[in-house]
Amino acid sequence: MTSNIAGSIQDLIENPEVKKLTDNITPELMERRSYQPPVCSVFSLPYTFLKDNADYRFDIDKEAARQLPRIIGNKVQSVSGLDSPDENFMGNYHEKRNIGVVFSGGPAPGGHNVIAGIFDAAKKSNPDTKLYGFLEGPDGIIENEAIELDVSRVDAYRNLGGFTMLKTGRTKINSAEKMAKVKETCKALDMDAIVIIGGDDSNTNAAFLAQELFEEKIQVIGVPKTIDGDIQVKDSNGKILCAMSFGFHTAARAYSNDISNLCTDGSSDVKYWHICKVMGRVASHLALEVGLQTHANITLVGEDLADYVDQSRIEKARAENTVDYNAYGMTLRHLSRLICDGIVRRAAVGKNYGTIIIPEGILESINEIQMFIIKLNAIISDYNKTHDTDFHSDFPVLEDKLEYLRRLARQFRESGVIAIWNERDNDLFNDIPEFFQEGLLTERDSHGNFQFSKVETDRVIMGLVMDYLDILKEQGGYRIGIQRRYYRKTLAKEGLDPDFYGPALFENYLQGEYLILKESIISLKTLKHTLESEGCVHDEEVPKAVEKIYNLSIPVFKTQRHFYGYDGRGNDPTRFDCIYSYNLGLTVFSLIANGATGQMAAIKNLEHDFGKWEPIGIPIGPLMHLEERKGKLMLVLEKSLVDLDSPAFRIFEAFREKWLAADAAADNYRRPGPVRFAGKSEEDRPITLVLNALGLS
Ligand code: FBP
Repeated sequence: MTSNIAGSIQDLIENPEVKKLTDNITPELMERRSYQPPVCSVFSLPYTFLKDNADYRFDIDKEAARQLPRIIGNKVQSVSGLDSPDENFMGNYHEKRNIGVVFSGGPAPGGHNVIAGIFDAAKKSNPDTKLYGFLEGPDGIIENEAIELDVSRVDAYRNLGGFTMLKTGRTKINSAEKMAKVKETCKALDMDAIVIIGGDDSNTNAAFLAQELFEEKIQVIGVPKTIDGDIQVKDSNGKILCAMSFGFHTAARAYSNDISNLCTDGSSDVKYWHICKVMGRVASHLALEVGLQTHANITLVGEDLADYVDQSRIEKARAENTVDYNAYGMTLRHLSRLICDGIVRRAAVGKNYGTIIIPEGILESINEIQMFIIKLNAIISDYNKTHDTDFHSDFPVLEDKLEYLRRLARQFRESGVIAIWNERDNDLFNDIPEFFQEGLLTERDSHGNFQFSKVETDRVIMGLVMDYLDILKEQGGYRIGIQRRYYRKTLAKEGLDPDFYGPALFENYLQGEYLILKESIISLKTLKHTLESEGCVHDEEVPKAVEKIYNLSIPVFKTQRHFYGYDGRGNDPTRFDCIYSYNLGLTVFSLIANGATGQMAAIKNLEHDFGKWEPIGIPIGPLMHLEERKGKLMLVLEKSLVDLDSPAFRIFEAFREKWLAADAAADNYRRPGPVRFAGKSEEDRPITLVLNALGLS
């Protein structure tokens, strides 16, 4: 066979047009790299200084005060601009420093800009200052794996997503041994300050490091990152200090674009329900934002389900003079019924398709699953402590783990002593599908968090939904509504009188645009039987047109499952995240240059226009509280959950019925469009933030 390619392939590779087309450098990349984010007004002055702000109050946890004495007294600090300070101030400000920076936890778009902000401010203050990047997360500090960052490396990553420049990791610096190694690294590099760009657990790390390195005069600053959006800081009076972590907006916009495309596809092909699991390990901020962005038909919010109270159970128990504790919080079965209700109602108006958004961590909001997670955490931690070994290494396969649980249940039965795992737990656990049992027994991450991204949450929920839909279908309660006009046309085409058959076939023939087949008609046999008993047919066959209407009325429930997680985490940042994270970097340097430690860099008023943004330092110590992790109480930064009283949630709730669109009118999908860097193409900040700001003002 002769090739049609003129000349050799080598010539073609050398062709400038081919070179351009196969190059890694795209016009979008060039544009991103050269974009200079605007800076908050305080940074346009040559210097910044810090002012303690007495407007904020924190209820300090006793344990936090005991474990973090050096930083617990820190206050909120406002970063202010300064034109011409005294000599002494200038001397300190311009000091040559060695600063180390590390990414910790899952990637979040904007991380590179935090580094660019620190780099620009530090080099401007003193070109001899060195910025080191620790590689692959906190392990890089422990193992002294660092690279000095220079302008070409920093420039290559400006306004780009991921944590590629340094990579990341989830190691926790939680032992005296690791802490000693960190100190060795700091000594070897003559460190003045360490910056931890991370989520709640990583900022917890930052607080403990700040405490430990205080004597060595090494400053530690945290930066609030996570796509999950669960680092939102308020003081004890509810005053907002940090409305959102960086990375959230980008991930939400990336997921929203994809999910909105599915809404378009689904409402074109009208045959699938798209089941979209969206990241967010515990809190449902991402799901809520994506719901607001896309108007998907059903968006579940974990916090909402956890808050559910079954009034009918409460009343029944009250009448019987008892208390029904199961009336509080939602069960898996109840949740599946709720979803089915939406599916059935849409089908009744001819829409046997739609989009559902399920937050990754939703199972934590479900009563019985929460109970399993807590019990299994305690059992595994107890096993590790008693045997001084690792549960997962000792019981590598599911069957071994289950056998261990069975043994515990047997011991309980034989000894009669109240135990954490009894036979009832065992029975309930055996009822759940094997892949989910395996998920519940997977290893916790290094911070003791349950790894929801490893569990097929959507499969668990949709399995129950499908089972119940099958039951409804058999009972005649799940039907596709047939448009009256279509019914009449179909029968008329065969020369039949629609009004003759209509009352026998449909339960609502006298009203409504969509006709619903009678519940008793669940097969061709029952169809014939009904028509016979209504006197529509006698010995003859059911007319073909009527059979066609019957077939169209019986739904087939088809799903496509999608996971929106890692893709959005790696997306290039929105303009909001570019500007936000760059200014966070500048704030970090201001905190370092002014001697702060144990503080988290933040921008106040993110929910308002850029002109109102105020860089601040938030004390991390006072934000810490005790939480159960791996069966032990540990001091950690509190995750912020979706506030069900917030304007954003209330507005979402008010639109829920409209977006379900279980009526004859068109769907209400919204097309947010892709994350674009140039041009007016997107909201300039998360919708949740804007709604909250409008609702509170
Ligand atoms: P962070 O809290 O570290 O920002 O990570 C959040 C997250 O993206 C969650 O949404 C998700 O559950 C988890 O990371 C996935 O973790 P992993 O990268 O270990 O699979």
